Amino acid sequence: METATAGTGDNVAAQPAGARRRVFSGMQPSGEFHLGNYIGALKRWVLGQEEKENFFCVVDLHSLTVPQDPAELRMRTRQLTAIYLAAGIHPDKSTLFVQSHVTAHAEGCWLLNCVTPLGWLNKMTQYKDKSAKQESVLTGLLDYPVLMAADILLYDAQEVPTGEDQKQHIELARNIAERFNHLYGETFVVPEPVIAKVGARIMGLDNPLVKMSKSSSGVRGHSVGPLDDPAEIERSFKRAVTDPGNEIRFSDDPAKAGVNNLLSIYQVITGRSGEEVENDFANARGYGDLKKRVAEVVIEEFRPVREGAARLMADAAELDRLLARGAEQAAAVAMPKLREMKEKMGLIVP
Ligand code: AQP
Repeated sequence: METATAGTGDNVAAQPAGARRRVFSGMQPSGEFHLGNYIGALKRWVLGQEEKENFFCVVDLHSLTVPQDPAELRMRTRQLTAIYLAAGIHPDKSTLFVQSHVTAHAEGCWLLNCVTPLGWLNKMTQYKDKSAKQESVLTGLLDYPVLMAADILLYDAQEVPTGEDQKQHIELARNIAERFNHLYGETFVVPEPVIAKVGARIMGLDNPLVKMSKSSSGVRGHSVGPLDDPAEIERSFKRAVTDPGNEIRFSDDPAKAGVNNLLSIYQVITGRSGEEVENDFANARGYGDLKKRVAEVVIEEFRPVREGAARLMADAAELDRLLARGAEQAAAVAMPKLREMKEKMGLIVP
């Protein structure tokens, strides 16, 4: 899949020539994992897994930035782990772990808080959007991007594959890394966001002008996910909002955003070029046909994820064992970096 690397900064602690590039990315175990999360992040992690050195995290501490039901959060943390594994993240090829199991993340966040001006956080658009929806805004929500910076910087990750909505947070992580390096000497790799050209912003099926998002997953027909019943996925695509026309082509025209979204989903799932996708639909009988065929490829793509996740969820002890192993591997990288941060900042490290 074609990707566009959005950052251009120097990597101060670049790995030796020939070393595999290091990747860090994560997702919150809150809300319903959806097709946007799958296309914008998880599928791309799996596709790049072989040639990179990967750290994939279930970022449970991030979920606490808005109120959570404790039992549900625990269940969703294992469920998201099961989805990662069923989608193809292989624990022998990638370090897979839960954020709170590696204490360096919370500690590193505190240290980075102390080099991050408040004004940088106040500018974050996701904070503005999410805080506007909360009755009472928790401090953690404002601090969310600093925790994310700690996640990435602790591993000297060069690449952070995500959807487009996270670009501003990765820019902030770059600024924090540069500021720390400037204040305390070269310490962190300055990470690059890696954002796909197609599928970086999957739109709601009910409204192709808004991003498909977990916070709208309760809205009928907004999103679909791998754990949904196939008949429900088919219904959601059938109801997908398009336009009064009948032209099945990629387009930047907001009036054609629904068709563009469906074609983008089809393109990423099938791995075809834009031209091949348009050719596939050259003889389609209207948007009904388009919706049906997109639903089919999504259902087929999700089938092994749904079945695999259900199997894995039946053995929580095995999932916990895998996560314990991942946490040990992650800590082996993160803890020495945390120690280096503490020493440079003047803390006595016992
Ligand atoms: N619509 C999307 N299209 C492409 N990529 C997307 N991502 C999210 N939505 C889309 C990418 O998926 C990952 C999710 O990370 P997260 O779990 O930390 O984010 P989140 O905020 O819980 O998920 P949502 O769906 O974005 O929820 P809302 O909008 O409610 O906050 C990231 O890599 C993200 O870019």
